Amino acid sequence: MSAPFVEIPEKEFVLPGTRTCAGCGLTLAYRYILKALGPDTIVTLPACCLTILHGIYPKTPIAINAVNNTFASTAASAAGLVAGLKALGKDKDFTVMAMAGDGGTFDMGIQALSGAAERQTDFIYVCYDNEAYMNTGVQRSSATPLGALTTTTPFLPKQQPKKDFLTIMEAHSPSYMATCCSAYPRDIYAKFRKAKEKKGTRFIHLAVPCPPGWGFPTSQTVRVGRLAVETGMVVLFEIDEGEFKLTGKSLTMARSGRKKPVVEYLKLQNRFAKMTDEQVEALQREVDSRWEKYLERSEP
Ligand SMILES: Cc1ncc(C[n+]2csc(CCOP(=O)(O)OP(=O)(O)O)c2C)c(N)n1
Ligand code: SF4
Ligand SMILES: [Mg+2]
Repeated sequence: MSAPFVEIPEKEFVLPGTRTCAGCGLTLAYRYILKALGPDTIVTLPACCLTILHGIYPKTPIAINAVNNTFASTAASAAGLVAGLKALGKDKDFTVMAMAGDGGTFDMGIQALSGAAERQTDFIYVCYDNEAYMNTGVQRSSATPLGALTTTTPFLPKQQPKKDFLTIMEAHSPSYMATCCSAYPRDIYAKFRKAKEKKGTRFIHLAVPCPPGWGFPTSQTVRVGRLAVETGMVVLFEIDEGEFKLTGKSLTMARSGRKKPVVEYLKLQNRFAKMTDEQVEALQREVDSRWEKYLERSEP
Protein backbone atom coordinates (compact mmCIF):
# COMPACT_ATOMS: atom_id res chain seq x y z
CA MET A 1 0.00 0.00 0.00
CA SER A 2 1.73 3.21 -1.10
CA ALA A 3 0.25 6.43 0.39
CA PRO A 4 -3.17 5.88 -1.21
CA PHE A 5 -5.20 8.94 -2.09
CA VAL A 6 -8.52 8.30 -0.42
CA GLU A 7 -11.60 10.45 0.02
CA ILE A 8 -12.09 11.21 3.72
CA PRO A 9 -15.73 11.56 4.84
CA GLU A 10 -16.78 15.00 6.10
CA LYS A 11 -18.79 13.61 9.01
CA GLU A 12 -17.09 14.33 12.33
CA PHE A 13 -17.16 12.08 15.41
CA VAL A 14 -14.70 14.22 17.41
CA LEU A 15 -16.72 17.36 18.04
CA PRO A 16 -15.41 20.74 19.31
CA GLY A 17 -14.86 21.19 23.04
CA THR A 18 -12.28 18.54 23.96
CA ARG A 19 -10.13 18.89 27.09
CA THR A 20 -6.87 17.63 25.57
CA CYS A 21 -3.82 19.91 25.21
CA ALA A 22 -3.34 22.18 22.20
CA GLY A 23 -1.34 20.36 19.54
CA CYS A 24 -2.21 16.88 20.85
CA GLY A 25 -1.19 14.23 18.30
CA LEU A 26 -3.70 11.76 19.76
CA THR A 27 -6.65 14.11 19.17
CA LEU A 28 -5.55 14.70 15.58
CA ALA A 29 -5.33 10.97 14.87
CA TYR A 30 -8.54 9.99 16.67
CA ARG A 31 -10.54 12.20 14.31
CA TYR A 32 -9.40 10.09 11.34
CA ILE A 33 -9.72 6.77 13.16
CA LEU A 34 -13.40 7.42 13.89
CA LYS A 35 -14.04 8.69 10.37
CA ALA A 36 -12.65 5.36 9.12
CA LEU A 37 -14.55 3.13 11.54
CA GLY A 38 -17.86 5.03 11.47
CA PRO A 39 -20.72 5.39 13.97
CA ASP A 40 -21.28 1.67 14.63
CA THR A 41 -18.14 1.40 16.68
CA ILE A 42 -17.81 0.65 20.39
CA VAL A 43 -14.54 1.67 21.99
CA THR A 44 -13.30 0.36 25.31
CA LEU A 45 -10.55 2.36 26.99
CA PRO A 46 -8.66 2.50 30.30
CA ALA A 47 -7.53 5.66 32.11
CA CYS A 48 -5.26 7.67 29.80
CA CYS A 49 -5.27 10.85 27.71
CA LEU A 50 -7.95 9.25 25.51
CA THR A 51 -10.23 9.30 28.55
CA ILE A 52 -9.60 13.05 28.78
CA LEU A 53 -10.53 13.35 25.12
CA HIS A 54 -13.75 11.41 25.79
CA GLY A 55 -14.55 13.88 28.59
CA ILE A 56 -16.33 13.75 31.90
CA TYR A 57 -19.72 12.01 32.17
CA PRO A 58 -22.44 13.03 31.29
CA LYS A 59 -20.88 15.27 28.62
CA THR A 60 -18.63 14.09 25.79
CA PRO A 61 -17.40 15.55 22.50
CA ILE A 62 -17.09 12.01 21.08
CA ALA A 63 -20.04 10.77 19.02
CA ILE A 64 -19.57 7.00 19.38
CA ASN A 65 -20.29 4.53 22.20
CA ALA A 66 -17.54 4.08 24.77
CA VAL A 67 -16.86 1.89 27.80
CA ASN A 68 -14.34 2.86 30.49
CA ASN A 69 -12.39 -0.07 31.92
CA THR A 70 -9.41 -0.67 34.21
CA PHE A 71 -5.82 -0.78 32.97
CA ALA A 72 -5.23 -4.51 33.06
CA SER A 73 -8.56 -5.37 31.45
CA THR A 74 -8.78 -3.38 28.18
CA ALA A 75 -8.53 -6.40 25.89
CA ALA A 76 -10.62 -8.54 28.28
CA SER A 77 -13.30 -5.85 28.22
CA ALA A 78 -13.23 -5.91 24.40
CA ALA A 79 -13.54 -9.72 24.46
CA GLY A 80 -16.61 -9.31 26.70
CA LEU A 81 -18.15 -6.81 24.29
CA VAL A 82 -17.54 -9.17 21.37
CA ALA A 83 -19.13 -12.08 23.25
CA GLY A 84 -22.10 -9.92 24.31
CA LEU A 85 -22.74 -8.70 20.77
CA LYS A 86 -22.55 -12.28 19.51
CA ALA A 87 -25.06 -13.44 22.12
CA LEU A 88 -27.43 -10.67 20.95
CA GLY A 89 -26.84 -11.58 17.29
CA LYS A 90 -25.39 -8.10 16.67
CA ASP A 91 -21.72 -8.94 16.19
CA LYS A 92 -21.89 -8.17 12.46
CA ASP A 93 -23.41 -4.73 13.14
CA PHE A 94 -20.62 -3.26 15.29
CA THR A 95 -16.84 -2.87 15.26
CA VAL A 96 -15.25 -3.34 18.67
CA MET A 97 -12.10 -1.32 19.24
CA ALA A 98 -9.92 -1.42 22.35
CA MET A 99 -7.65 1.58 22.57
CA ALA A 100 -5.04 2.30 25.22
CA GLY A 101 -1.83 4.25 25.71
CA ASP A 102 1.68 2.82 25.81
CA GLY A 103 1.57 2.47 29.60
CA GLY A 104 -1.79 0.70 29.30
CA THR A 105 -0.43 -1.61 26.59
CA PHE A 106 3.35 -2.14 26.75
CA ASP A 107 3.22 -2.36 30.56
CA MET A 108 -0.15 -2.91 32.22
CA GLY A 109 -2.42 -4.32 29.48
CA ILE A 110 -0.06 -6.83 27.87
CA GLN A 111 -1.44 -9.93 29.61
CA ALA A 112 -5.08 -9.52 28.55
CA LEU A 113 -4.01 -8.41 25.07
CA SER A 114 -1.77 -11.45 24.64
CA GLY A 115 -4.60 -13.75 25.74
CA ALA A 116 -7.18 -12.16 23.44
CA ALA A 117 -4.78 -12.12 20.47
CA GLU A 118 -3.88 -15.78 21.00
CA ARG A 119 -7.61 -16.61 20.92
CA GLN A 120 -7.96 -14.44 17.78
CA THR A 121 -10.77 -12.47 19.43
CA ASP A 122 -12.56 -10.45 16.77
CA PHE A 123 -11.56 -6.87 17.59
CA ILE A 124 -9.19 -4.04 16.74
CA TYR A 125 -6.61 -3.20 19.41
CA VAL A 126 -4.95 0.21 19.09
CA CYS A 127 -1.96 1.26 21.15
CA TYR A 128 -1.45 5.00 20.83
CA ASP A 129 2.09 5.64 21.89
CA ASN A 130 3.17 8.99 23.36
CA GLU A 131 6.10 7.19 24.99
CA ALA A 132 5.29 7.84 28.68
CA TYR A 133 2.49 7.94 31.25
CA MET A 134 1.39 11.41 30.13
CA ASN A 135 -2.00 11.67 31.83
CA THR A 136 -0.39 11.48 35.28
CA GLY A 137 2.54 13.78 34.54
CA VAL A 138 5.06 12.17 32.16
CA GLN A 139 6.34 9.11 34.02
CA ARG A 140 8.64 6.70 32.18
CA SER A 141 7.09 3.63 30.56
CA SER A 142 8.75 0.70 28.78
CA ALA A 143 7.88 2.54 25.53
CA THR A 144 9.98 5.58 26.51
CA PRO A 145 13.01 5.71 24.21
CA LEU A 146 16.64 5.58 25.29
CA GLY A 147 17.91 8.98 26.42
CA ALA A 148 14.54 10.61 27.21
CA LEU A 149 13.96 12.71 30.31
CA THR A 150 10.71 12.05 32.17
CA THR A 151 9.55 12.98 35.67
CA THR A 152 10.75 9.56 36.90
CA THR A 153 14.06 9.85 34.99
CA PRO A 154 14.55 13.58 35.74
CA PHE A 155 18.35 13.93 35.97
CA LEU A 156 19.76 10.84 34.31
CA PRO A 157 17.79 10.19 31.09
CA LYS A 158 16.30 6.72 30.48
CA GLN A 159 19.15 4.23 30.09
CA GLN A 160 17.21 1.38 28.48
CA PRO A 161 15.95 1.16 24.88
CA LYS A 162 12.23 1.16 24.02
CA LYS A 163 10.61 -2.27 24.42
CA ASP A 164 10.23 -4.01 21.05
CA PHE A 165 6.49 -4.41 21.37
CA LEU A 166 5.88 -4.73 17.62
CA THR A 167 7.88 -7.97 17.53
CA ILE A 168 5.92 -9.25 20.55
CA MET A 169 2.62 -8.55 18.76
CA GLU A 170 3.78 -10.00 15.46
CA ALA A 171 4.55 -13.24 17.30
CA HIS A 172 0.81 -13.48 18.01
CA SER A 173 0.11 -13.62 14.23
CA PRO A 174 -2.69 -11.03 14.16
CA SER A 175 -4.82 -11.14 10.99
CA TYR A 176 -3.78 -7.54 10.35
CA MET A 177 -1.10 -5.44 11.99
CA ALA A 178 -0.03 -1.91 11.07
CA THR A 179 1.89 1.07 12.32
CA CYS A 180 0.90 4.68 11.74
CA CYS A 181 1.67 8.18 12.95
CA SER A 182 -0.63 11.15 13.57
CA ALA A 183 1.37 13.25 11.07
CA TYR A 184 0.02 11.09 8.22
CA PRO A 185 -3.79 11.14 8.51
CA ARG A 186 -4.54 9.58 5.11
CA ASP A 187 -2.35 6.62 5.99
CA ILE A 188 -4.24 6.30 9.31
CA TYR A 189 -7.58 6.44 7.54
CA ALA A 190 -6.60 3.83 4.93
CA LYS A 191 -5.21 1.40 7.52
CA PHE A 192 -8.24 1.62 9.81
CA ARG A 193 -10.59 1.11 6.84
CA LYS A 194 -8.63 -2.03 6.03
CA ALA A 195 -8.60 -3.20 9.66
CA LYS A 196 -12.39 -2.74 9.87
CA GLU A 197 -12.94 -5.22 7.04
CA LYS A 198 -10.80 -7.95 8.64
CA LYS A 199 -11.79 -10.61 11.18
CA GLY A 200 -9.86 -11.85 14.19
CA THR A 201 -7.43 -9.77 16.22
CA ARG A 202 -6.09 -6.72 14.47
CA PHE A 203 -3.31 -4.67 16.10
CA ILE A 204 -2.43 -1.08 15.23
CA HIS A 205 0.42 0.91 16.74
CA LEU A 206 -0.10 4.66 16.47
CA ALA A 207 2.75 7.07 17.21
CA VAL A 208 1.43 10.35 18.67
CA PRO A 209 3.72 13.31 19.43
CA CYS A 210 2.85 15.04 22.71
CA PRO A 211 3.96 18.70 23.07
CA PRO A 212 4.05 18.97 26.91
CA GLY A 213 5.50 15.49 27.48
CA TRP A 214 8.15 15.72 24.76
CA GLY A 215 8.94 19.41 25.17
CA PHE A 216 8.22 21.07 21.85
CA PRO A 217 5.90 23.96 20.83
CA THR A 218 2.26 23.07 20.14
CA SER A 219 2.64 24.30 16.54
CA GLN A 220 5.24 21.57 15.78
CA THR A 221 3.22 18.37 16.30
CA VAL A 222 3.02 17.46 12.62
CA ARG A 223 6.66 18.40 11.99
CA VAL A 224 7.86 16.22 14.88
CA GLY A 225 5.66 13.33 13.69
CA ARG A 226 7.01 13.60 10.16
CA LEU A 227 10.59 13.68 11.42
CA ALA A 228 9.90 10.57 13.51
CA VAL A 229 9.14 8.74 10.27
CA GLU A 230 11.76 10.51 8.11
CA THR A 231 14.54 9.51 10.55
CA GLY A 232 13.30 5.91 10.91
CA MET A 233 12.43 6.34 14.61
CA VAL A 234 8.94 5.27 13.50
CA VAL A 235 8.57 2.94 10.51
CA LEU A 236 5.25 2.77 8.65
CA PHE A 237 4.30 -0.76 7.63
CA GLU A 238 1.51 -3.28 7.55
CA ILE A 239 1.42 -7.06 7.90
CA ASP A 240 -1.65 -8.32 6.12
CA GLU A 241 -2.35 -12.06 6.65
CA GLY A 242 1.37 -12.51 7.33
CA GLU A 243 2.62 -10.45 4.37
CA PHE A 244 4.93 -7.57 5.36
CA LYS A 245 4.98 -4.30 3.41
CA LEU A 246 6.52 -0.91 4.08
CA THR A 247 3.88 1.75 3.42
CA GLY A 248 3.48 5.48 2.77
CA LYS A 249 6.50 7.67 3.57
CA SER A 250 8.60 4.70 4.77
CA LEU A 251 8.11 2.97 1.41
CA THR A 252 9.12 6.19 -0.40
CA MET A 253 12.23 6.39 1.78
CA ALA A 254 13.12 2.77 1.07
CA ARG A 255 12.84 3.39 -2.67
CA SER A 256 14.84 6.63 -2.63
CA GLY A 257 17.43 5.36 -0.12
CA ARG A 258 17.03 8.59 1.89
CA LYS A 259 16.75 8.59 5.67
CA LYS A 260 17.54 11.59 7.89
CA PRO A 261 19.86 11.31 10.93
CA VAL A 262 18.00 10.86 14.24
CA VAL A 263 19.59 14.01 15.65
CA GLU A 264 17.25 16.09 13.44
CA TYR A 265 14.33 14.58 15.35
CA LEU A 266 16.00 14.69 18.78
CA LYS A 267 17.06 18.35 18.68
CA LEU A 268 13.47 19.62 18.44
CA GLN A 269 12.52 18.06 21.80
CA ASN A 270 13.55 19.10 25.30
CA ARG A 271 13.20 15.52 26.57
CA PHE A 272 16.43 14.62 24.75
CA ALA A 273 18.38 17.64 26.07
CA LYS A 274 20.60 15.54 28.32
CA MET A 275 21.51 12.79 25.86
CA THR A 276 25.23 12.19 25.58
CA ASP A 277 26.93 11.88 22.19
CA GLU A 278 27.43 8.18 22.92
CA GLN A 279 23.69 7.73 23.53
CA VAL A 280 22.83 9.54 20.30
CA GLU A 281 25.23 7.23 18.45
CA ALA A 282 23.74 4.16 20.18
CA LEU A 283 20.24 5.27 19.22
CA GLN A 284 21.32 5.89 15.61
CA ARG A 285 22.84 2.39 15.46
CA GLU A 286 19.64 0.88 16.86
CA VAL A 287 17.48 2.75 14.31
CA ASP A 288 19.78 1.85 11.41
CA SER A 289 19.88 -1.82 12.32
CA ARG A 290 16.07 -2.01 12.62
CA TRP A 291 15.66 -0.13 9.32
CA GLU A 292 17.98 -2.61 7.54
CA LYS A 293 15.87 -5.50 8.83
CA TYR A 294 12.70 -3.87 7.51
CA LEU A 295 14.36 -3.24 4.13
CA GLU A 296 15.31 -6.93 3.92
CA ARG A 297 11.69 -7.93 4.54
CA SER A 298 10.29 -5.36 2.15
CA GLU A 299 9.64 -5.72 -1.58
CA PRO A 300 12.66 -4.74 -3.74
C1 LIG B 1 -4.11 0.47 38.13
C2 LIG B 1 -3.89 1.95 37.93
N1 LIG B 1 -2.67 2.47 38.13
C3 LIG B 1 -2.46 3.79 37.91
C4 LIG B 1 -3.48 4.61 37.51
C5 LIG B 1 -3.22 6.09 37.30
N2 LIG B 1 -3.14 6.46 35.90
C6 LIG B 1 -4.18 7.01 35.24
S1 LIG B 1 -3.82 7.46 33.65
C7 LIG B 1 -2.22 6.92 33.83
C8 LIG B 1 -1.24 7.08 32.70
C9 LIG B 1 -1.49 6.15 31.55
O1 LIG B 1 -0.41 6.19 30.65
P1 LIG B 1 -0.62 5.68 29.16
O2 LIG B 1 -1.32 4.39 29.15
O3 LIG B 1 0.70 5.74 28.48
O4 LIG B 1 -1.62 6.76 28.54
P2 LIG B 1 -1.35 8.36 28.41
O5 LIG B 1 -1.72 8.95 29.73
O6 LIG B 1 0.08 8.56 28.10
O7 LIG B 1 -2.25 8.81 27.34
C10 LIG B 1 -1.99 6.39 35.12
C11 LIG B 1 -0.71 5.86 35.61
C12 LIG B 1 -4.75 4.03 37.30
N3 LIG B 1 -5.78 4.76 36.85
N4 LIG B 1 -4.95 2.72 37.51
S1 SF4 C 1 -0.48 15.17 27.58
FE1 SF4 C 1 0.08 14.77 25.44
S2 SF4 C 1 -1.18 13.01 24.77
FE2 SF4 C 1 -2.07 13.86 26.68
S3 SF4 C 1 -3.65 15.30 26.00
FE3 SF4 C 1 -1.75 16.49 26.29
S4 SF4 C 1 -0.75 16.49 24.26
FE4 SF4 C 1 -2.31 14.87 24.22
MG1 LIG D 1 1.43 7.20 27.17
